[in-house]
Amino acid sequence: MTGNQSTRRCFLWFIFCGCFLLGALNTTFAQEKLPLILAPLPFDQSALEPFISSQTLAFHYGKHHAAYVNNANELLKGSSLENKSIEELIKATAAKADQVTLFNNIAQAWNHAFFWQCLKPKGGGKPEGKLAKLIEESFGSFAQFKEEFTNSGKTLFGSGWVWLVKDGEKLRIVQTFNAETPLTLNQKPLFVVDVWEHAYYLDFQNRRVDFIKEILENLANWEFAASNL
Ligand code: MN3
Repeated sequence: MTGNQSTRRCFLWFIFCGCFLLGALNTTFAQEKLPLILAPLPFDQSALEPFISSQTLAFHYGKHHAAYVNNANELLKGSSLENKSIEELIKATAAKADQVTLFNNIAQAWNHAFFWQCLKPKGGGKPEGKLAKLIEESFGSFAQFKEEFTNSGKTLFGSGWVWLVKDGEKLRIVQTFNAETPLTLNQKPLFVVDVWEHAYYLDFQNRRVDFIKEILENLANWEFAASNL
């Protein structure tokens, strides 16, 4: 094989592996087709310590999230809904009295997959670029956004999620209860914090506000949020 051929072969392998990796990265969150998969966490299970412990993730990801994925796939077996995309399925089953269990499980699977992407070790800090500009326009300042987001998590009664969404041209903070997701409201989710007790009780007990603050200060993945714009 000549040097040229070998360079060309390397280049083709590089392109092939790159495409494969991009495809794999894509499935970690934006999974489109069923059955649902429990994608690997985008970080090591102990990488978010001391804010979110390995023990919390062992239960939250390994038990709670896994159960939503398994339950949804069981419910979908042989169903006529199997050909829909996951987002279509969430929208199709929302607020349907006979589809409550399926909606709850599939929406929770989606919400959790999204939530893991919103976290990263050594995260926090400030968003940049277009996201930073939109936050300033919508909330006055990043500090004001953080205060409103934290307060939204504090005042959510019961189990649910606090989201930063794009609603038309503006950003908004939205609370959803139980498995509800802004997808069904035609809002574009950018960032979320799970405020179900299972998300923080092992590490923070009843201090939900501290959990939210630690995420904003130390774990928030603003690059992921910006990529959703
Ligand atoms: Mn959860």
